[in-house]
Amino acid sequence: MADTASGAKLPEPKKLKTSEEEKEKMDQAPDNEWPDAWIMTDGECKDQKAENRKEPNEVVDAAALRKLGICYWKMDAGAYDYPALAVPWDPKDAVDPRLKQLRDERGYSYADIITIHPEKLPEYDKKVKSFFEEHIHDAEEIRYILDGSGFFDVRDDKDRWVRIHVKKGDLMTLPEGIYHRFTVDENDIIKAMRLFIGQPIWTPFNRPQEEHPSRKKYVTEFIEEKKEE
Ligand code: KMT
Repeated sequence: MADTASGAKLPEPKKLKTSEEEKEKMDQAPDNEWPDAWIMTDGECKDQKAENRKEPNEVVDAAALRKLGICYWKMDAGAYDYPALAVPWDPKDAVDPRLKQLRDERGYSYADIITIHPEKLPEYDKKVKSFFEEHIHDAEEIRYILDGSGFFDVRDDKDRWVRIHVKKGDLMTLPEGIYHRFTVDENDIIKAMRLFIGQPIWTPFNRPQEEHPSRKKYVTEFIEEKKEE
């Protein structure tokens, strides 16, 4: 409200929306469509491909995942064909209008397609092991699951592992600086599109990274600020 000379309150003048703001942004999935997620059992993870749920199970809901900075869209991965491996896969080739929209809204300019399976990925065992090292990136991580399934584990604000079960049609982003890791599940196959803003930098920064600017940014934005809410 704005003040007048007499002290009366007048409504704020309406701001004109820019044409960018007028475009409807693609809604994230409703809460009940977000992937299953739970707190993992404490201690060393002996079998990374198993669910590793607590007894009783401790569910992590969509609201809690959003608080950690995660975004999630449900896509129709079955309606379009994608190659098993493509480096790069030009996101301009997207025929799925929803993928096109997301690409344009969020500035995704690079993509590739990876299939993680013993017969499809060279050095499969080595790669599966290295994806499971706890790390951060200095950019958003964007994964669109085209087929199969797997687990993304992220650290929550109490430094517990939250296991997120991603499946075909899930498009999920992890914020820059969040500690995370990935593994295939017991089905041993996942096909995913990895998108990127600008030129991809896949370098993981393994934990500890407390002094890394991306980690500091994450802690400020998603751990300290959320605590005060
Ligand atoms: C990553 O960053 O861990 C990967 O690219 C592999 C997982 S893609 C489903």
